Amino acid sequence: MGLTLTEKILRAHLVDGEPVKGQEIGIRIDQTLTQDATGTMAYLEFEAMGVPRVRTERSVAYIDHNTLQNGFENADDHRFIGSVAKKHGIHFSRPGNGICHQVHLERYGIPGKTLIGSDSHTPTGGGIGMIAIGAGGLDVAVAMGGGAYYITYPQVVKVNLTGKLSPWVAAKDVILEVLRRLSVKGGVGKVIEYCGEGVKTLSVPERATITNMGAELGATTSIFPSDEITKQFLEAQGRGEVWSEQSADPDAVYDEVVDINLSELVPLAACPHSPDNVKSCEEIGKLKIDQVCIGSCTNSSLLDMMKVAHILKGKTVHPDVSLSIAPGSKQVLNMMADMGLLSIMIAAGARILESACGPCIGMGQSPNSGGISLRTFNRNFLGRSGTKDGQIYLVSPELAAISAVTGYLTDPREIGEMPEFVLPEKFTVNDNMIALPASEEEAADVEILRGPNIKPYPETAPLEASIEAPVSLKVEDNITTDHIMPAGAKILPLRSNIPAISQHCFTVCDEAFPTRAKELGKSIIVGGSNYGQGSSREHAALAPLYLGIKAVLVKSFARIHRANLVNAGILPLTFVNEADYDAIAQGDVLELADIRAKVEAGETQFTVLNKTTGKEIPVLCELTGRTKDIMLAGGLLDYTRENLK
Ligand code: MIC
Ligand code: SF4
Repeated sequence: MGLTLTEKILRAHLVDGEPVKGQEIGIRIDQTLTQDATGTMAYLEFEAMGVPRVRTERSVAYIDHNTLQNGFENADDHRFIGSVAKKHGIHFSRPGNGICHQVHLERYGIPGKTLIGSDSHTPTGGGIGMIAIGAGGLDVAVAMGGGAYYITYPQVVKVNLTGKLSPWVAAKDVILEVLRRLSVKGGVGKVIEYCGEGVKTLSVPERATITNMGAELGATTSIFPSDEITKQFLEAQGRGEVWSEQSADPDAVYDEVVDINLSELVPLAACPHSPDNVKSCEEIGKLKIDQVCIGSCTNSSLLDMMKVAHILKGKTVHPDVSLSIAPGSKQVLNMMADMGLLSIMIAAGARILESACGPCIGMGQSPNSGGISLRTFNRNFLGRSGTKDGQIYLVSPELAAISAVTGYLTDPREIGEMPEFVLPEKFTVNDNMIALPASEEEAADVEILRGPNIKPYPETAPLEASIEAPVSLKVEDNITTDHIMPAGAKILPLRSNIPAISQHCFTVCDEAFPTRAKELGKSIIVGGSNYGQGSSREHAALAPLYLGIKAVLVKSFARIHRANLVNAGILPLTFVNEADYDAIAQGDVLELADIRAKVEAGETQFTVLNKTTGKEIPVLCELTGRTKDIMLAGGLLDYTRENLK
């Protein structure tokens, strides 16, 4: 029986477990990446492990999220990460060099290799045929130390692409269509593999847009084959030697098949407040807009910028609209300048931002009250833009650019004829904003520069014999990490200070939660399905840990967040019967009797007693060998320390 590309790469990297769907496997990690908002914590964890030099083939630390530097905190974090990178053998991409995923694709990604990154959009690397997975910072720290990374051996979904995109229909519309069909929960436990004749019609930046936003499906990752088009892209980056062909066997067997005829797609938009709330321009109708933001790791490539410049040429941004553009990397920005694209955008009235995440993570450019904003980004969760009642629509750069001119959501096909956009044969390669690490001999003398805002990892404790605690919060379905641990310009600078950032935990849902949880000392959170979707931020587990959360009981979890809870030593529980969600109210006291003994004995199903109502509620606690030991130890850090001894 033939193998899918996903299975081929996973099997070639298998170091623990059996390649059986649904079972946990450990894989060797060739490359890691971090960004600054998750990186400070990841490097504190790496330091705590006491490994002198990274044991991967390549590890890169990027600064791209917290670049506003409104106060000393971000700059201190940048300095800290730069010094850790220098000391421990990590390449350091300095602020201004670009968004981690864009730069990694351009300068570091290698087909057939494994990459994990402390950012949920790491699957961007799937655009050149890597198995690239988003993970919590602690998992990345362990991988940097040479440890395996654990995932469930996935089901593989084949997305069979046929046909060719019509003029002004974009790669963004492909992933929006996949989201429309599969939903934000549709990818859990799965890898999405793109195949079929249609693949050949898509360039690497287009493929990367698709794998990037595959994160919104909840998928483990997404991947395209590595072919002649990949080769050309890598050659144009001056890295042709790292290319290899990567593809599924012709008789590969898939768990699910989704057919998409590219020729039939139309321009789409994800409407507020979920990436799977997808409608066509026609369905949305004539929507007046206030803002357009172009950029983010999904749509900030040179190809995207070429299309945007073409549309803006000789035009003026509509008087009621603010247009911002953030190119994805220094390479993109530099080439835009050389090719004259930048001056077209400036002349049209665009507000050019630095090459960083910026508005995507609420770092500036929040829309006006109730403002309607079209963004080429990947997430439109409630409040993420920094304006609580902002209405965010996720669209292609083509749709965004033309709408900025007309002042309302406009089908880009109205532009008329589309020229052929051809990527340059050679990209401008200038890695002067990447600082290389010190040699092994010099490393001992490198001083780690710590600012006063950098606080240690919160205290952990081994799993208690029994847990009796009240429910401090009950929330609905589809709670995102932006609910649990909001980001934005005010809160992000606290990423390296868990006591301070925990004061913002869940405040989007309930302002009083942090104080209440702290006063209770220990408590439990109850939630609905797909709890923790979105970001890889382990702060969404570390802040609850700091606030005394012992267990989270929900209908279902998103993959990375569940792993982060286990890593933080917080019990992840799911209802056996989803209807029991209604049998618990906020304030009820729950008892998990003899929980340590049960976990130790490998019991995966037991009952929780609602002491307030007397009802017994069956729950699942699926912890296998390794995750069981992590939980008993009080989290991955303690477990790793014990195992390194
Ligand atoms: C995001 O897009 O939500 C982020 C900010 O990039 C996060 C990481 C973080 O919270 O620092 C992600 O996607 O993992
Ligand atoms: Fe940055 Fe936005 Fe991409 Fe997250 S989704 S890495 S915040 S650009």
